[in-house]
Amino acid sequence: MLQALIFDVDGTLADTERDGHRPAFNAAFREFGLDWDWDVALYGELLAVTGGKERIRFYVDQFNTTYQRPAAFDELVAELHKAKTRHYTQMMEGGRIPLRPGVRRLLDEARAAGLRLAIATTTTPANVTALLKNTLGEAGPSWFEVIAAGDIVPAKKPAPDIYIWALEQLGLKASDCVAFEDSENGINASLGAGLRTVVTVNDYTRDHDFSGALAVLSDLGEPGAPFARLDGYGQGEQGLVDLAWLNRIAV
Ligand code: XBP
Ligand code: MG
Repeated sequence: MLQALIFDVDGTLADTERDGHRPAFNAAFREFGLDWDWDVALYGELLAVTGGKERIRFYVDQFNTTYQRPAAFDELVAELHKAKTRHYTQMMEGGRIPLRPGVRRLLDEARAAGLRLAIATTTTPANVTALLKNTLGEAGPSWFEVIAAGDIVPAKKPAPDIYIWALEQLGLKASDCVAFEDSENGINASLGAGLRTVVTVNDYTRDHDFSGALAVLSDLGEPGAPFARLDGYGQGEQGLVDLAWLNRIAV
């Protein structure tokens, strides 16, 4: 029997990247008088690197090579990222981004069954809190016994460190848990920690390599709107990710 479910946040609990993080980065750039603008397509390429500060550096290194870095570039990146977090959490307060299909349903079922819940994400802790409060209510963050987020481990996904840290905090073995991810960096991190992983894809990650996944699904499914299984064993299956399904598949 499974003992805990460990969730990625961005792209998995909610589609936060295109209409949440991306415009928050752009708002921070404008605030600092920079003419950088990350459109939807460019942002898809920038998602190759997880972590906001790391992503800004990646952009300057690879996509804006004529930019003259100021002497205090490290400080600028840190300030930009702080402003970006402020814009992002404000956006979440507007209730702008809902949970993905089936997420609330599965969380409710898991809680009712006494399963333990955790989060493993590269995003900043304040972003996680803002999303959970604005989708699940004020008590939302407390539903998760462990929230492993941001710089708590230095090596971000695809390194397995954030999942290893979450498992240590839970005091569980990887074999007691299932992870939920949406991206190649994410599944490389969860598989690296030995976790069986269910993937729900989104527009940015549909074509990623999910080798090793337990299942690759359109979403978790809702009654009347089942998931479609996209790849690998069981392709063509439709259904709902619930505890019965998870216990059947994660044997
Ligand atoms: C999420 C991310 C994060 C967010 C931004 O990756 O890549 O970097 O885009 O977060 P994953 P911060 O879902 O694989 O954890 O700006 O707060 O760093
Ligand atoms: Mg993700």
